[in-house]
Amino acid sequence: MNNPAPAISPPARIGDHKPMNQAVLDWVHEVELLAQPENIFWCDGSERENEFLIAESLKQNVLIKLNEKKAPRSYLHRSNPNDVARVEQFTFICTPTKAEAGPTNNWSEPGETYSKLRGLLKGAMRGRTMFVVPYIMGPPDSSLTKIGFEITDSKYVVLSMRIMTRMGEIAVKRLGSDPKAEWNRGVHSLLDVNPERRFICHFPQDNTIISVGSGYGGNVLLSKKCLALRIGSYLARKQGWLAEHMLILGVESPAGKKHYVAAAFPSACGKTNFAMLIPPKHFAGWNVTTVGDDIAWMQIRDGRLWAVNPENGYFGVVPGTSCKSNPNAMKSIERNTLYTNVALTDDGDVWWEGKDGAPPKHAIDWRGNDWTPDSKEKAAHPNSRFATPMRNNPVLDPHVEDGKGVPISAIIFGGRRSDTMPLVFQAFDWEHGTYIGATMASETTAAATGAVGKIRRDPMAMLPFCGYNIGDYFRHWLETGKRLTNPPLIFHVNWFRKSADGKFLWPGFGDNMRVLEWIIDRCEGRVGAHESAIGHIPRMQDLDLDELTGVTPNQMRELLNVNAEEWQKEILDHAKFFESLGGVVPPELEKQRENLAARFKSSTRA
Ligand code: GTP
Ligand code: SPV
Ligand code: MN
Repeated sequence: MNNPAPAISPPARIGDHKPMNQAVLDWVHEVELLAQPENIFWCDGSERENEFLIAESLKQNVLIKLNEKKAPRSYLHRSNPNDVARVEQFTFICTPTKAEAGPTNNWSEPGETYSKLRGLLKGAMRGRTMFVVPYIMGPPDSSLTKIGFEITDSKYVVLSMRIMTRMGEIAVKRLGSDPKAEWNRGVHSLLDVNPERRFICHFPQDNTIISVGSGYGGNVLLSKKCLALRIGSYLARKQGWLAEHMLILGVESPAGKKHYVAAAFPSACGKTNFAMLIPPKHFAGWNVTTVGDDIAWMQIRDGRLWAVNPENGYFGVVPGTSCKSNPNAMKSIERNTLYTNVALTDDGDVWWEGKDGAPPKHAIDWRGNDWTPDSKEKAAHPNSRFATPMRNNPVLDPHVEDGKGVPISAIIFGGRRSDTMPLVFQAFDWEHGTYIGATMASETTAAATGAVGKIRRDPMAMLPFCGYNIGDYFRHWLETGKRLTNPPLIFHVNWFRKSADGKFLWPGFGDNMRVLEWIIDRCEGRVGAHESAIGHIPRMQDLDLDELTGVTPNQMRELLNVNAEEWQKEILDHAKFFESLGGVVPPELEKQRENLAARFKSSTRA
C-alpha cells in the first residue's frame, strides 16, 4: 500500500544528481523548507538508481516482486483502497478568474488555493525522502517537447515516471542553466492518503501543478493528465497547437501506402486497444502500428496536422486484456511492467478478470485479501492498470521518436453509446467535425471515481482534461481548422452499440480494422457512402465484411442505422448541453446544430 514509507539512505553517487539551473534549485529549496523532508533525492533516471529504488520499495512493501520466470522484472503495487482512480471532483483549475477555467472545470482562486495547499504540505514529508524527478514530454528533438520537474514523496511515483516519461539526465541537460527557461513545476505529496485531503490543482499561468493526498495514476503521475493535457491544452492554445486525449496509430495498406490516424475516446473507451489493433486474417497485408495510446500533441506544418506522442510508456487498463482481445498489449506487459491493483496468484503471477485461461483456484485480490472464484468481489480492481515502456510494444511505430511527428490523415471521435450512434460516420467538413467532437457523449467508466455507465457529454474526450474555458477550446479548434490547407477528415465511431437484449452488436477489437479501412479509403477518395442527415455513412457494400462472424445482416443494418426518433432526442440534448455551458459556445457550433436539425426535417419531408 502506498502509505508513507520511511526515508531511505542511498549509497554515494545515487540521488545526488542536482541540476545546474538556479530556478530549479530555488524552487526545490522552497518546497524543502515547507515540507521538511528527512532528505532530498535527485533522480538521474539511471539503471543503478532504478535498481536501488526497487530494492527499497520491496523492503518497505511498496512493491511485491512477481515470479521472475512468469513476469520477469515485473512488480505489483497495491494502492490504498480509497484511492483507485482519478478524482474529478477534487481536480481544480486555478486561474485568476473563474471565467478562464470555464463552465466545465472546478475553479478555485489561486491565492487561496496556494495557501490551503501550503498548509497541507507544511511538514508533510517529515521522516520521508523527497524525490526530485526531472523529465521531458515528447521526443528529444521535437519543438513541442516540454520539460517538467516533479517533486514527490512516493517511490511508486518515481518508478512509474521512469516508465511513463523520458526521465532523468536527459531533462536536466535539456533545461540547461537559463533561469528563464520554460519548465513545469509539479509538487506531489501522499500526505496521509485521505480523500478529505485530496486535491489535484493546476495553476496554468504559473505552469505549476500541486497534487496532494493521492498515490494513484493520473492524480500523481503529473506528466500525464496534469501536464500533457490540462497545462498542455492551456499552453497549446497560447502557442497555436493542440494537446488532445488521443491515441495515434499508423496503418499501412497491402500496397504499402501508410496513413496516420488520431482518435479521441474517453477514458476506458478503447484507445489502447485501437492503437494496438491486429487486423483479422482476411486483412492480410494490412499493418497497424502504435505511435501513442493516450495523448497526442499536434502542430500545423505545410497546412497539415503533425502529431507526436509526448509519453514514453503506457498506463493501460488491465481487466479485459487477453491474447484474444489485445495480443500486442499482452506481449507488451510480459516483462518490465509495474502493475497496480491486479490480483496475485499463489505462484507469484498476476491475474485479472478477462485474462486468458481459467481463473486461479486461489489468489490474493487487489486489496490483499484471499480470493477464490466463488468470491463476490472482483480479484482485480476494474481500473487496475499496467505501466509498461512503449519499447515493449511489438508494433511500435518506427516514427515514434521522430521529432517532427507523423502527418494525420484522419481524426476519429468516439464514445460508449448503447444506442443512437452508428458504427461509423464521417463529418462533412472540419467545422461539422468540430461540432461532432464538441457534442460527443459516452457512458462513464471506472477510470474516474463516481457512477459507472452514466451517459455524459465529454467534448473531444477532454471534459476532465481541458485546462481552460471549454468555449475557448472549441474556438481554438475552429481557428485551427482555418489554418489547415490539408486538414484531416473527421469521423465518429461507436464500438459499443447494443441490441434490444443488451448485447454488443459489433465484435470490436481486431474487427475494428473493417471500419478503419473504410476511413482510410475515404481519405483516399476511393470508397462510397450514403449522405445522411448526420454525415456520410457507409452502406453495407462500402464495408469489407468478408469472413466477419457473429454479425447478421440485420444486426449490421442496426449498427449503421440512423434512428430519427433517437436523433431528435440527441439533438435536444446537444442543445441542453450547449445551454448548460452558459453562452460560451461559438455561434458557428450553434449554427451547426440548427443545420443538423434542419437536415433531419428535410430528410423526413423527402
Ligand atoms: P484510458 O487508459 O482510461 O484512457 O482507456 P482507453 O481509452 O485506452 O481504453 P482501453 O483500450 O484500455 O479499453 C478500455 C475497456 O474497453 C477495456 O475493458 C476493453 O476491453 C474495452 N474495449 C476496448 N476496445 C473495445 C472494442 O472494440 N469493443 C468492445 N466491446 N470493448 C472494447
Ligand atoms: C484516463 O483516465 O484517461 C487514463 C488513466 O488514461 S489516468 O492516467 O489515471 O488518468
Ligand atoms: Mn486516458
